[in-house]
Amino acid sequence: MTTRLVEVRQQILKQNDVAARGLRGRFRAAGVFVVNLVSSPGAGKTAFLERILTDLGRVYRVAALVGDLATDNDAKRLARSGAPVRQITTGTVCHLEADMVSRSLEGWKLDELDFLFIENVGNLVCPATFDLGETLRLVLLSVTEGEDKPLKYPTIFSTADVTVVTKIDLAAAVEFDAPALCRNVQAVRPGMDLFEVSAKTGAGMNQWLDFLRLGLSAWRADTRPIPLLPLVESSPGAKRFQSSE
Ligand SMILES: Nc1nc2c(ncn2[C@@H]2O[C@H](COP(=O)(O)OP(=O)(O)OP(=O)(O)O)[C@@H](O)[C@H]2O)c(=O)[nH]1
Ligand SMILES: [Mg+2]
Repeated sequence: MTTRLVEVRQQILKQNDVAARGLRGRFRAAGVFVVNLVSSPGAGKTAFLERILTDLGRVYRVAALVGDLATDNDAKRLARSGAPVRQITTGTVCHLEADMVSRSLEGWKLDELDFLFIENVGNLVCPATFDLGETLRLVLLSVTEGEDKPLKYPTIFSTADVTVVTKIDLAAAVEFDAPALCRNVQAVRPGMDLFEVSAKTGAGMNQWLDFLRLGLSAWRADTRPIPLLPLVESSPGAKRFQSSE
């Protein structure tokens, strides 16, 4: 019984990896930099993304997909930025899959975009093993969740490229221990970049947007072939692009 379950899961993952590889090729050909945002429910993905779409959208061509089990509440919030947005409702599925992303992109001209943001379903476990063909995986953690989360949920941190600590305006109220979080992130994913932001006050947003702008330029200048292995299985410490290049 146990053996059969593992086999089924492996098959689904393999199928997703094939679809993700196809997506990665399309994104590369179109020159669109794709960011996959993962976090626990309520960490602040939509609030953060609202700011990104509004600020970045003044200069760059941006769009977003957003996944939830039910409702199109987040799509409505994100659409206030003026960017094209589509909601993906997953029903009972606790993560987005590459095929869902593929279907949601129908009719969009990818080569008319600079950035595509994908807000994943709020969950610190399921989205970790599903590659969406993204250029950058971003894990968000709010100051109210506890500094130990990277140690308790290592896969989602070790498969991400960047950590963003959200709701930094609440840090003092919850006695957030920034050095402890930093140590825990580095223990799971040595060398990972870490940003602190507040979608409420705008603190830290400029540094984050600079990182994205540099990331886009570095990635577009990088003409190396796309690796054959799914990048989510890459060893901890590996980077999908170098922001400093
Ligand atoms: N104080 C403060 N509250 C925030 C901040 N960002 C988000 N919030 C609040 O946190 C709650 C959840 O924010 P969302 O942006 O909906 O979180 P989410 O990660 O998109 O949630 P799901 O999509 O349901 O997983 C809301 O009440 C937001 O107003 C922030 O920077 N500071
Ligand atoms: Mg949301």
